[in-house]
Amino acid sequence: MDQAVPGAMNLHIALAALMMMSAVLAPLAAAVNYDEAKVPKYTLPDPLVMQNGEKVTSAETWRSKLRPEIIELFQTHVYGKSPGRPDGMTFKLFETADDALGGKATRKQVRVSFTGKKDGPGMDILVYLPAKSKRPVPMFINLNFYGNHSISRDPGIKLSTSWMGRRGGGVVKNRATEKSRGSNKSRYAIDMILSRGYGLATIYYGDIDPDFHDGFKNGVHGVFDKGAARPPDAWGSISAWAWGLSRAMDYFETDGDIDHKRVAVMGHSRLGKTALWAGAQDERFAIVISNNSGCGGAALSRRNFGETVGAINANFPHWFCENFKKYNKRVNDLPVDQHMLIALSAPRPVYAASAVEDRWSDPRGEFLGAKNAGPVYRLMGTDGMAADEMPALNHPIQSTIGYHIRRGGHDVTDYDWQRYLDFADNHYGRKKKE
Ligand code: GTR
Repeated sequence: MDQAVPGAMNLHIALAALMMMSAVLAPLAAAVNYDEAKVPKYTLPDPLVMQNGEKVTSAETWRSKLRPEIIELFQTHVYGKSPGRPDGMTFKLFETADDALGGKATRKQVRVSFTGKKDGPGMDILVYLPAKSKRPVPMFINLNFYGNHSISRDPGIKLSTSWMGRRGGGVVKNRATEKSRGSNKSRYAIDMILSRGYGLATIYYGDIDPDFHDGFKNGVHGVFDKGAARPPDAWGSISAWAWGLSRAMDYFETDGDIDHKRVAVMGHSRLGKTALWAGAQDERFAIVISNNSGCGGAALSRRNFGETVGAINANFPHWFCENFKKYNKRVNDLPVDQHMLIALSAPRPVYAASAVEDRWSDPRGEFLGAKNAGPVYRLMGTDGMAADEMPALNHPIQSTIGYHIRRGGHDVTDYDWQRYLDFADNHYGRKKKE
């Protein structure tokens, strides 16, 4: 939930309150657990064991056999299967300005048309590159919640014309106004990113798929779904958003100013779940970062703490595939857990970040999701996660699997960006520019 938008309700608290209320009204409804002592015991699937019981002991077998098997399991049981790159897709660079942000940046805006049809569906990519930097530039890419124009007051950003209703609420209304420019800018440390020598690209997630349940008619589902009935492993919204990120990567490969071999995909909350799923499937993303991604993101599904699989499927029936709902009440039967999602990025650097007040996202579950991807990272010859226990507040771990838990709540702060920039510098072997 976006706490940076004035008047926005804290959905986490509202949901928790709602669930507690319904627990009183209907004794069968599960209450939210926030007590570590009440987390039931669970056993995680071994991320190095195939479905046939075979233990994988070489990086080669992980790559050729186990990795594809685990991707397939996540597609079938959790997020659903996406189509690939559409044949007719086109890119149109419709604006370039070399004097953006008071001369600090080059701004580019690109229209990606998914079908190549003039009035067909598509997304706008907003790109900022540090002015006068050596090209090509390493990048961060992020999906945003409120339109490209919400990340900065920059008057040159095209106002979004897509759905901009209340997320999850289904109000189909575009509210992009001059006044709404920069409404979400606190989450985008643009100056810091540029001054450290990185570019930033962003796309409004509503361009790809509006975030409400309409039976998968709008967004890219309506365009690419074939046949009358949707199979139980058809792609949900998280898969659609992740697919959009891969289409942006398709564009990056054509833009000589962008170092497409050094693109970090970063997302917050539901879009942090999306970043992990995008990075898991598409190895072109060099670094994968999830900020407060919680249930269906970095947090282990088997831990009953904060948001659960049952709750997320009830509140957001369009995010995952239909098969995922089978596990609402039997999460221990899932053939995967989220540490295996994180492991799919191995050996590329992956980062999970938590916030101590964001209990709905289960910070400890996020740490354990990251940590338990370690065996795969070590098999691939990296250090995995260099911590056995959860670190203290604001004590980041910067091994190949990175993690921090910071003070405060569900949000993206400058503290988070500083860590991500350090992480990228470390892994690219760049010196930190102060
Ligand atoms: C919450 C949801 C979380 C998280 C968050 C967000 O309501 O329960 O899983 O995704 O929304 O995306 O802001």
